[in-house]
Amino acid sequence: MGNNAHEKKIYLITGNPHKFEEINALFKNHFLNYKLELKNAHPIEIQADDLVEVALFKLNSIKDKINDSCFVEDAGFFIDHPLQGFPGVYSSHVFKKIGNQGILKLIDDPSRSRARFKAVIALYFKPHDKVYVFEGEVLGKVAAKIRGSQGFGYDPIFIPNAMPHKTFGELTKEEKNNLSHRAMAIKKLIDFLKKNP
Ligand code: ITT
Repeated sequence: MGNNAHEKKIYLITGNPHKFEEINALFKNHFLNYKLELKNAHPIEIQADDLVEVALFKLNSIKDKINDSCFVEDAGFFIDHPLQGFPGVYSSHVFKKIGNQGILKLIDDPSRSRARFKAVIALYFKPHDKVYVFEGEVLGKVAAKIRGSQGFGYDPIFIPNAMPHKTFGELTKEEKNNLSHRAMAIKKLIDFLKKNP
């Protein structure tokens, strides 16, 4: 691998370095013809009820300036019970305002809660001059208290069903990358890139 003359670049547009780190680790595990590059551009963020809509708008606002294959990844934390999906598409704003402590105060019985992380990737694939969408989701519940210092955002209060004794904040990077919403969506993107080397 390493620098090879046939290696193509694909740009991840994000202001969140944790996302780049998680996604780059997955890219490196596969033998792809593409090298991931971080692009801290400033796409237009809209507020909509649907992550796909947010991701597509964001990508469309920036892809012509990059003029190469590029993608955005939009994620959200949805507490289906008891908060009917809140904070969902407002995850970023709510995290900055009330944080994990604020969320925990809204939940009476965390053992009965249902929550999920969802990720949507919108890819502009230059060779086809087309946009593709890939989605990933992970189901679980809200923890009774903040646990763990790995990861970012809501990780310390989310317990995935697949590892019911740990929060995402207590998982290693590799463990989170085995089951996260982001990893599920990125694996679909990687399969696409393998078919279109
Ligand atoms: P972009 O520049 O890529 O938009 P962002 O940090 O604004 O980065 P999102 O809008 O996709 O990211 O995510 C909204 C919020 O959801 C984010 O600020 C985190 O608080 C939370 N979030 C997203 N993915 C997460 C993850 O894997 N673990 C924990 N929290 C996450």
